[in-house]
Amino acid sequence: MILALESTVIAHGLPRPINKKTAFHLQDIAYKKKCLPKTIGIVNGQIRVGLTDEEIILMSERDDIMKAGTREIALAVATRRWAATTVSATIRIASAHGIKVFATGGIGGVHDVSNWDVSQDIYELSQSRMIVVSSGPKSILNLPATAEMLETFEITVLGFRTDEMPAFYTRSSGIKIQKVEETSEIAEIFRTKEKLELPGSVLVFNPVQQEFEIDQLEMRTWLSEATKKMQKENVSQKSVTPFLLKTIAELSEGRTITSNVKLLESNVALACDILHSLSKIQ
Ligand code: PSU
Ligand code: MN
Repeated sequence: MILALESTVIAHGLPRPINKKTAFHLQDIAYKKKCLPKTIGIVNGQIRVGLTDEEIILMSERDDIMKAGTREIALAVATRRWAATTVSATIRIASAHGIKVFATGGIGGVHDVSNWDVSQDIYELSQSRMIVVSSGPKSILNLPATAEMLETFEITVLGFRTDEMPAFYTRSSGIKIQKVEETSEIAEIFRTKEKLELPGSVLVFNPVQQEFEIDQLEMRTWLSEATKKMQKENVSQKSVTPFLLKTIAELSEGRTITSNVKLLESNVALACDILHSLSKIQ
């Protein structure tokens, strides 16, 4: 029972040294739950489905790690680069290796409707059939637009014991989604998609635990400050997400880092439970 994990959260999403610690801790959670974790990344142009311990250390410490979404896979491989895979690239690679379940933190989505900054994550979720466990689109995104985009791209969205789309650091967003109570229901829906040959992923939203949630009002203040800083420094394209996550972490004095780590841990645990449910249905 294999569980896919991504490497962008290690190389670009979390600061050092907690990134390395988290990468190993997430794998340990999976092992304890009797699942086999495979952290995906690209090493010297080679796609790795399961980075070695040494490679994970280098991914968390090197400064020259490229951020690769699906469109950058070929570039990273052909130019023999070290690349961390985002949600989109991880889904694509994991799916090509027959893996069915993937756990992450926050997914990418629609940043700003006016300049069409929409993450490759959304498109890839519609291309590969996989169960993806996440705590919502990152709070730095335009959430209503992201929810609409998930619908347009025919992605099955389920709330695990919630009827509201969570928003990464926060548990609520005001946006209603379909609630499921048990992992067996998620497994059943996924098997049905397979049987009917319906493409696209099942996106399972698992809200961050209440005690690690960030207050929405505080979040809004930090976000508007971070966005101003981003515009002043002309940050754009692939650097937007890492820049905003880093600035918000500084403004919150590390509180967003704690909630990011805790929600990742909880998503890995839930993903393993889903894998066990999936193995009971053919
Ligand atoms: N979730 C986190 N931290 C991250 C990311 C997700 O908790 O750093 C990464 C994922 O790899 C996701 C990527 O695919 O950010 C989205 O980047 P963009 O918005 O540029 O598509
Ligand atoms: Mn983008």
